[in-house]
Parts: sequence; structure tokens; C-alpha cells
Amino acid sequence: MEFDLQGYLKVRRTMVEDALNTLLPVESERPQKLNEAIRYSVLAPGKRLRPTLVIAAAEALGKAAEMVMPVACALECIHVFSLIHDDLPCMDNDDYRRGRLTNHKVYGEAMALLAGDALLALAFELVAANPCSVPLDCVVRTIHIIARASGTRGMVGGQVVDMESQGREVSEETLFYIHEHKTGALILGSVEAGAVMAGASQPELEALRVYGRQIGLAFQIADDILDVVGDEARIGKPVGSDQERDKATYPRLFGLEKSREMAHFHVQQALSALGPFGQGADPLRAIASYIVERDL
Ligand code: GRG
Repeated sequence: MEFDLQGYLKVRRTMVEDALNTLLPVESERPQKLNEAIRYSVLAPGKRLRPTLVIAAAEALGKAAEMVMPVACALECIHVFSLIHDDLPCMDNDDYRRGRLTNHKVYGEAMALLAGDALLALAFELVAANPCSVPLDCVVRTIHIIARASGTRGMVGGQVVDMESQGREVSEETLFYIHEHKTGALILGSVEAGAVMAGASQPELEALRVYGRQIGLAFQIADDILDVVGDEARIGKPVGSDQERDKATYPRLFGLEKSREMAHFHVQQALSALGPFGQGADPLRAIASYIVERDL
């Protein structure tokens, strides 16, 4: 029987949103405005891809979603921090995100900056609190994975090279670096974090790393393609912004058709890496295919 990905994603998305609702600071608590700004962006409609990957990686190893829920929420907090900061006037200066006005448009630049900062800190608070009593060496390794994926050697590093590349011709190697770091690192980090929290063996972790790296690349190529051919109403933000900002993208360097082929190639690589896993990895398999077939 075919795996029901939409049903799977819906259930995991609801679980993650319920957990976020509980774990995020409440608006009635001081500082009210900051907490409101945090909840505004985190609870806005998103795909919850990164937390779902944390859960799916743990499930592939026979563990329950509940065990990794705080880590799943932490990855979403870091992702939303990056979205809020990326939208700021000093970066992309965007007005819409997730179908709503961006955080700084509603709460002002200073509050948006601080909401992002607070989310980054909250992510590590959630993991370190370890409410599910996971062995401490797994928790420390997970903190290391998430920190590395977020910082200079990961997302922030990719963002810097992306900024520096705007308006310039970039080599294939630089484009690959940008995609692997800016977007791929946090996606890979989500898979790795779920696997480590679930007690993956070394061979299991290695295989899941290959999977995570490949879907991370496929995801950003698909994102580049959607910026050219996507539907604004579905995506919740304007399309064509990469071209307008003269950004380094796959369609720009390789054209649409070759970019699609490359995205599919990375998905095939990801699927091959899951060879040794049984049915428990079906959600990971289905997510890999969804990443290049999605329309938002
Ligand atoms: C500013 C620290 C800092 C980092 C910025 C990831 C990033 C680096 C910026 C986000 C901007 C962006 C559009 C990146 C490209 C791909 C991407 C991460 C898209 C948004 O992720 P989705 O599609 O969004 O998973 P939802 O809203 O569904 O969670």
C-alpha cells in the first residue's frame, strides 16, 4: 500500500504546532510585546519541514515522536529566527512571509531583531532542558549538531556568501556552497539531531547524514525553481524576488530544466542512502520525493 504522506505530514504538523504553542512564552507574560512577536511568526502557517524531519528520523529508528518533540520545536525556532532576520530591512527587506506581513512590519525592526535572538536562545533552552530524559551524551551531541548547523559553518555562513554573491557571477562551486550552507545545513541538522536523539548507530547515522545532505540540496534547488515558476498565493510571498535581487540560483546558472534534473538527482541519492532501512523509513522516503514535487 502506498504511503499516505499528506496524512502523515498533517498529523506531525499538528503535533509540532501543539507543542510549540505549549513551549513558547505566553503573551500574558513579560515582556508581552516580545512574546507576542515570537508567537506571531512561529505560529504562522508553515510547512514544519524541519521538525517533521527530526521526528521522521527518530521514527525510522523505531522511536516515538514525543521523545524528540522538544528538539523538533527547537529546529523550528531556529528556522523562524532565520526567516525573521532574513526579512529585515538590512537583509532582504521583505513585506510578506507565510502569507502574513513580516515580523518587522508589524512589530518594528528592533523587536523583530530581538524576537529572532530570543528564538535562537530558546532553541537551546528546549534541547538542554531534556524533559524526555534522553541519555546526556546524546543531548550534548545534539546541541553540537544544531549549533554547528546554525552558525558560521552552517546557515549563517551560507547567508553571508549569498549576500556577497548578489549581483555577481558565481561559480558552480560557490553556488553549491551557498545552498549547502544557507538551507541545507539546517535540514541536514534536523535529520542528524533526530537520529542522534534516537540513539542511532554509527552506520545508521552515516546513512541518514547522506540522506539529509542530499534532500537539503534538493530543497534549495526546488526553492529556486519555485521562485521562478511558483504561485504567489500558494507560497505566501512574492515570486521573482531572486532575479530582482540578482541572486545566485540554480535556474540562473543552469536553466530550469537542468535544475529540475539536478534536484531529482539529489532525491535519488537520498533514497539510495535509505536502502538499509525498512518500512520505518517510509516517511523519510516520501518526504524526499515531496521536496521536489511541492508547490509551496
Ligand atoms: C538571517 C541568520 C540568517 C539566516 C538566513 C535560511 C535563511 C538564512 C534565510 C531564509 C530565507 C530563505 C527564503 C531561504 C531559502 C529557503 C528557505 C529556508 C525557505 C523557507 O523555508 P520553508 O519553505 O518555509 O520551509 P516555511 O514557512 O514553510 O517554514
